[in-house]
Amino acid sequence: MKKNLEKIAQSFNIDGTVQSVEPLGKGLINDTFIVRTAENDAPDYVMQRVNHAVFKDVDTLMTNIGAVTSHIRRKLEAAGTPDTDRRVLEFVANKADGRLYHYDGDSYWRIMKYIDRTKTVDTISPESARTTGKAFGEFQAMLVDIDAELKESIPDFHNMEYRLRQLRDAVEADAAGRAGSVRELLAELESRADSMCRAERMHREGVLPKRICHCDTKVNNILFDENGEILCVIDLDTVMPSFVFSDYGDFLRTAASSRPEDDPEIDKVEFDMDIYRAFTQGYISAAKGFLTPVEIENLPYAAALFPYMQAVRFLTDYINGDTYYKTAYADHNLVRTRNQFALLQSIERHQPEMAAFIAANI
Ligand code: GN1
Ligand code: MG
Repeated sequence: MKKNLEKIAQSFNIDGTVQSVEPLGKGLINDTFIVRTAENDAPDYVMQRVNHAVFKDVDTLMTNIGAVTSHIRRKLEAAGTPDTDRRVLEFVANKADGRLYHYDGDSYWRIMKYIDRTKTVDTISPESARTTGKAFGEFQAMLVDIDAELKESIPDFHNMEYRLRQLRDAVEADAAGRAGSVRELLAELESRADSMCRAERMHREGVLPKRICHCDTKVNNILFDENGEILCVIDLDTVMPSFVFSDYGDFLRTAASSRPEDDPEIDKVEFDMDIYRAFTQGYISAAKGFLTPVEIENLPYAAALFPYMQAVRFLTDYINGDTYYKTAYADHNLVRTRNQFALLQSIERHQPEMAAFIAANI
């Protein structure tokens, strides 16, 4: 396996000679490795095996990523931003046909330059929430005028109606015999189903646009420098057309929760309004140039939507017998579901306060 990984890394147009390949990070979907090169003046790289069961169309996915990263790089350079190399990921083409991925007959691989002296975090302060909000607003703003027509790398990824259909199908099939034990949770989720599908309805009515979003803006998908300044967002697989709610909501889901998404102590799960306020101010300051009143008005809904959607997705996977998310123990997906539901309940208590804050800050 090891030899093989080194060979795969060398099949890309990287600088230097591969010295070692070791596992990196804790993503729930792809397998990630750090590739160290022997030469001092050659960069190191991050190599990933793309989860092909999740991302069925790797060509589309890498075309999206190529379009977005080069568009952002051009914008940063045009604006004279220092350290461009550290502010946007750079993928390397394969030697064979110049595509940004390599297919070895079984798995799809890609490789990008490693950005050194960075950290990822799982918790965040109000000050960094503010700059992160600004960074996501800027990320979306930079992509407002992208020429390339991006496709959904996972069809219906953040479509709430679709996620609920998947949950109902899972209950119907009950493949792992677990549905009976989660009736109460199911009833709680169903009772909110209609109001949570508001985004899809507004989109059909033509009052809510789709824009290019990151769609996986959880805190640990952000690189910070050694001083805690935000550098860039990573994990770009899910960059696709979506509602702006995706990035706003998924960030708050992870950053404004008092506990990680799989913490079993759910009575300690609470939504942090200081983080909410700081992030929202930062985000609105950078995004108000393109956001519509409907988008702004629905930001509190977006904050609730993502813990809700994640609870639906975790519970679906639990009922299906853990076929999607990596799990470390038998009830892991159920614990995640309860945690996200507790977060949702906390957010529901804060909804009026959130709406008032937004009204006062636009
Ligand atoms: C997955 O790949 P990772 O671990 O950053 C998932 C997200 C979920 C997240 C929950 C493609 O993200 O949608 O929000 O887990 N990505 C995909 O932690 O399903
Ligand atoms: Mg990740």
